[in-house]
Amino acid sequence: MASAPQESERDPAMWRLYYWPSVKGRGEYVRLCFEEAAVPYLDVARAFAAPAPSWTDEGAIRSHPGFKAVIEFCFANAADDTHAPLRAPPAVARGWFAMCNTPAICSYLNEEFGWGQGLTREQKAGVDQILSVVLSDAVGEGRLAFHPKDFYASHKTQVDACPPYIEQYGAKRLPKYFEFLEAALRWNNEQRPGAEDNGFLVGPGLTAADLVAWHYLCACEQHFKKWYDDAIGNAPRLAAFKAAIGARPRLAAYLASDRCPPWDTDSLM
Ligand SMILES: N[C@@H](CCC(=O)N[C@@H](CS)C(=O)NCC(=O)O)C(=O)O
Repeated sequence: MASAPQESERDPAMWRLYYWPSVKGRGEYVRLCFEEAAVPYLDVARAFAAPAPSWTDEGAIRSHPGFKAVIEFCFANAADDTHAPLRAPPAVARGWFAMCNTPAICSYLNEEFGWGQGLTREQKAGVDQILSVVLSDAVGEGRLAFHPKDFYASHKTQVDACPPYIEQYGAKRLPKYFEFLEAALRWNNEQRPGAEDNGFLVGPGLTAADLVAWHYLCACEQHFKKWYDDAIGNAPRLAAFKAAIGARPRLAAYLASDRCPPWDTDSLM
């Protein structure tokens, strides 16, 4: 792997993703949009020659050039007049344009990659609703279960406190999100006027909502297996959806590639 291109060497027409090296995290939802659209992007933190250390090795992570590149781009707003302010990774950028916040990024890319074409305003609102329910609510709450004592401290400082909160999310919250997604599939494919059974969450074709919901299911399978198995067993449309989206050739190729980071060891995030 070559060194990450310096600012002056970057192709201004190419998208860049800024997210922490070593883990999928929220960056994965954005990667999946680029991968499914087959749009080239530079995953800045993962493009350095130095292999990314384990996320749990805090010292090594902080000195990795990919980590520093993310800090510099996402948190140096005060001194930087090259792009609009950013709050936290993941962020995407192309030329002078940069934005953060995962549901907003996925909504933007949904339009940018043409997945919103032909959708009514109400259907586009339906896409945004799923993006925000999954990414803000379901993922945010899931992260809490792994950081119950101090939301801002690392998981490894609070491992012992986690089990009851993981149990609570798995038993009480995860099923609600699965039921919501199952109901969205039922509505789009069966109940709404003019519905045709196509297996997607909103409208007649793939949208960013499908990619985001799919990865949320995968993350739950990884981190909340016991409760995932129960909930997916009660959601036949969602089970079929998970298999169908995961079998899409571009996603399958991405998952088998070295562009795909490993699962985090600690949380939904
Ligand atoms: N609501 C934001 C949350 C962003 C966020 O919490 N990013 C994490 C990584 S997944 C982070 O590094 N936060 C650092 C910070 O908030 O200062 C989103 O959906 O993108």
